Amino acid sequence: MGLIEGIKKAGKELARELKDIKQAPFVQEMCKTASNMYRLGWDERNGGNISYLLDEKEVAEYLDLTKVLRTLPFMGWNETEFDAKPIEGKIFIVTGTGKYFKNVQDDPETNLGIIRIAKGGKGIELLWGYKDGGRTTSELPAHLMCHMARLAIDPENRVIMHSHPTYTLAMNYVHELDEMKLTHTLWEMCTECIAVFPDGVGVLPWMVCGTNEIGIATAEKMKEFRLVVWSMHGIYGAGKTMDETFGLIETVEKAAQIYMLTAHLPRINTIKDEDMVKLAEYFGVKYRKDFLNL
Ligand code: 2HA
Ligand code: ZN
Repeated sequence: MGLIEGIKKAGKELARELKDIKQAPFVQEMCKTASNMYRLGWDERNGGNISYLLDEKEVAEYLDLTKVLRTLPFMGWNETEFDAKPIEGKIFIVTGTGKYFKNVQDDPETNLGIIRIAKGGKGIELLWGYKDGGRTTSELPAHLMCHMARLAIDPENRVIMHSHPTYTLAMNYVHELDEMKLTHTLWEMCTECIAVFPDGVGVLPWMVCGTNEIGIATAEKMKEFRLVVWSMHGIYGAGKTMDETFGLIETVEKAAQIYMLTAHLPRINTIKDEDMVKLAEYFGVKYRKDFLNL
């Protein structure tokens, strides 16, 4: 075989080796999760966003990682205040700004993007997606700051998820927005709550979204909590997998739903604090003892 044929053959083999990105498990997971969240009514219009830290080797099965489609700005990001260097080179799949969760499943290549944090942490390289010229979610600063905060505590953390779950939001208007009190009420609403989120729920006051400030404040809370309520806006969740993260938000939302269905009625029965202790001990979870009235 001549040199030219050899190069052509190698090129073809490389092209053949790349698998169809739309079939990649991480793309499928994003599609299914966005659809579920939409169907549950948590993510109206362009509400909500997800970012998922990917394994470079796995992504390389689907994409040529030397091909950068575009470089993108850090949305709403004040670079002087924030340094993404600790996550330089890391690859994430992220929902797009202004995109509707409703549409992700039908057109992942327009509604999602696969990005890499550029050298020095000073920019974003687009490797796939945002086909219509789109960009990352406006909440990217908050997401990346949360990833950094969670990775420092749990090196296996992969997912940051933001959503507007209906009952959680409704509860924000009628319940005190105090971390201890809110967590305690949620724990009382479903037996398994204390086992699912023994670390409790952090709470931020109402703030302007999309800013560095809310990103910094959320990441600060994420040093302590995997769930952070943005008062009268929604919730942030963090986890090792898409299921774990979704499940955290889903469990808070279920508890909030029970609360909203019963808050106006006389409460005759409740799960007592000593019962919660028994449960947490049975499941062997490290829980916020200071959030109980023992
Ligand atoms: O991405 O939910 O908080 C839309 C939002 C902003
Ligand atoms: Zn939001």
